[in-house]
Amino acid sequence: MSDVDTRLKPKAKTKTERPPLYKLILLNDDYTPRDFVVTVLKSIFRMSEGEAMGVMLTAHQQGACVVAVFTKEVAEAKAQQATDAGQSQGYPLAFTTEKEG
Ligand code: NFA
Repeated sequence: MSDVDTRLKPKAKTKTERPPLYKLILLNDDYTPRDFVVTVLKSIFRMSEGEAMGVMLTAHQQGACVVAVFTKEVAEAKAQQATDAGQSQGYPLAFTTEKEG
């Protein structure tokens, strides 16, 4: 009878590569009302009033502000959804995405 091999097997390396992340960025403009920007941030990005106000003000003062970080597909879909929300009300509100790192 052959012996059972009791040696420890070298653990197979499970390669769980993380997907590249994309920043979703709010761009300032001169026309979209502040309240509307806050409403969009709250509804689409589930931000609190305070978080949304902070992001809106940073974009207003600095020209742009990172809203959140997602995988490419999610970032692009959410940027489009948020941009569409502005367009539907006649505002030039714009969100873009940018690869991180
Ligand atoms: N700058 C806009 C205003 O003064 C507000 C705004 C902030 C628009 C952030 C877009 C992004 N009404």
